[in-house]
Amino acid sequence: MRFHRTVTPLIYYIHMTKSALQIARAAYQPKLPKALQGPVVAKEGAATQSVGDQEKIKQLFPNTYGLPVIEFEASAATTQQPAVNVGVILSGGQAPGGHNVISGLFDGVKSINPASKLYGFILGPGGLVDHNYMELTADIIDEYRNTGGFDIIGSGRTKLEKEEQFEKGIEILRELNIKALVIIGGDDSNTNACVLAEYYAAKKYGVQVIGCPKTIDGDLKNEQIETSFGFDTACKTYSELIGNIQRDCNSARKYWHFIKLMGRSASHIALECALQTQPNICLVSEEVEAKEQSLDDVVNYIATIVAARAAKGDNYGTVLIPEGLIEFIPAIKKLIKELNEVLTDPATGEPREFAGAEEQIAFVESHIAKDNLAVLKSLPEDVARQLCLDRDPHGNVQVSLIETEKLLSRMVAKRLAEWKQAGKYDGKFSTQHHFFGYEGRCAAPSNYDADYCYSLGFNASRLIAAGKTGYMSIIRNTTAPAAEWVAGGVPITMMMNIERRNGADKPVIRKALVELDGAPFRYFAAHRDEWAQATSYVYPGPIQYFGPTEVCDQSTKTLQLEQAR
Ligand code: FBP
Repeated sequence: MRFHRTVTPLIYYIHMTKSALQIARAAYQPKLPKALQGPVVAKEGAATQSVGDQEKIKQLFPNTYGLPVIEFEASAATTQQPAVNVGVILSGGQAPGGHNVISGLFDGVKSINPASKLYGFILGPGGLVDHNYMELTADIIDEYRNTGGFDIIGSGRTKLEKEEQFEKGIEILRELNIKALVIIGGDDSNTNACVLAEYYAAKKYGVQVIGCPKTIDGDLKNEQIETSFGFDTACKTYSELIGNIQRDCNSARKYWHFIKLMGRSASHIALECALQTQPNICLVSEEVEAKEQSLDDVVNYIATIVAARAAKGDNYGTVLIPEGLIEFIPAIKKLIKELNEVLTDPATGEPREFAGAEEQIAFVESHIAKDNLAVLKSLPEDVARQLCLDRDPHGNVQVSLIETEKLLSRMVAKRLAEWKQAGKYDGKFSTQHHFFGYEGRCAAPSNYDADYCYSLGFNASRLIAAGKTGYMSIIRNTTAPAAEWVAGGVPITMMMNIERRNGADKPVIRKALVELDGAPFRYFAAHRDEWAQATSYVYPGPIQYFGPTEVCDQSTKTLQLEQAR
């Protein structure tokens, strides 16, 4: 098709490259807490302590330890502050709402002073070290408001933890006259943000560092942080897909669907999706570990429910499996620990080299303890090979590559066949497998994440204006309407303790796993037997961006139960 040079081709082009929803969504103005809608004053609490190992953390962070929690309140003051140049980094896995953190930060720094500038470092923390950056202007920001993804500047998993990196960073920060850096990341990235804040404070470099809590996994939360951004949208996206599968399942009544859900270690995503969709089975890794269950116990648990449903003629169902399950089975955890050790050369600390796969497997089998060898041999051959052979760049076993959904369904099929022979089961067991992870990480942020992220970014600008460093931007009370949300900052050292990582003691932010005495798990545990037997599926449908508030603005069930709303 050929167009004359009129306005028509432009409209045609826009409609070709953007969906109708994207165009409408660009106009959405995220909500801000009332306190952030005008000038603010910082109300400071008492001095804080770290959650563990206080003396050690205090020694490691002499400049950023013990700072007070901050809450912003509306103020009458209107004096304009000087312009400030700010840098921003997206770190780690994508999470819906990252673009809104950046647009909130942009609007925030411009409201401090229109001459302020925002620079984005490209492809994660590596961009700071390699001096790879771009200025984020209003035109660029406007293209990305309320969109999913991290593609505005890209993300990466380079860890900012060495002095040489900090020194390379300060070179470019000085060149661009950047006085504050905002690092948007998970627990490890925020730990590193705090180390960087401490380093720059100790050296008196005059650069503030502020963190923002990101990860779909939902494991960066504590007394101060209600939820990490992206968890809401990712869980709603997976729940839509699970609901669709459940409706298909309930229509055809011939398959058991085994669905693995991302989340690395913690089972927050699987649990939230279970609360939203009421599947027949949902495994929770933290419970498997607490009950010291074996893989066999897990298989028996699933097979028992399959057999009970089959006895009623229901040869179908759904099973949700958290990504980290395998690592939480105590016997396999022990095996993985020993595999990581024997496959590392003690002299160099580097992964051992082998001539080929067979040599590597033979080495493993002759070097691991008898009980671990027995566990290895009890696994299906391909899984055992995967455990022995697939390593990450640090030499560790790559547990996340194991297709747990297929492993479990195969083992359940075997168990049911044994029971059939023994006359204990009479049914059909046909399976389908799914893994949901990347499908949800870049979804267009729900209204909750759009508002929450914009507020987190805008609030980060207020922490910068207040001269703070070593703080994480926090927004609380988020199950209430946005106007009532509480904005402020928490010193990152407050969330830290010492943990053993790669053979060394390190200060880290404590990761939040599913609490078995917490309200979300207790609700699930009280209902799961009923969901296993009856078919009580809920079909949440797609995320809605426009419409009644009870459809569009709900937070996760996890948050609602935790805050008892
Ligand atoms: P973050 O903790 O960096 O937010 O990443 C979360 C996550 O999506 C995990 O759920 C998953 O195990 C991992 O990233 C996958 O990583 P990658 O994107 O490198 O494949």
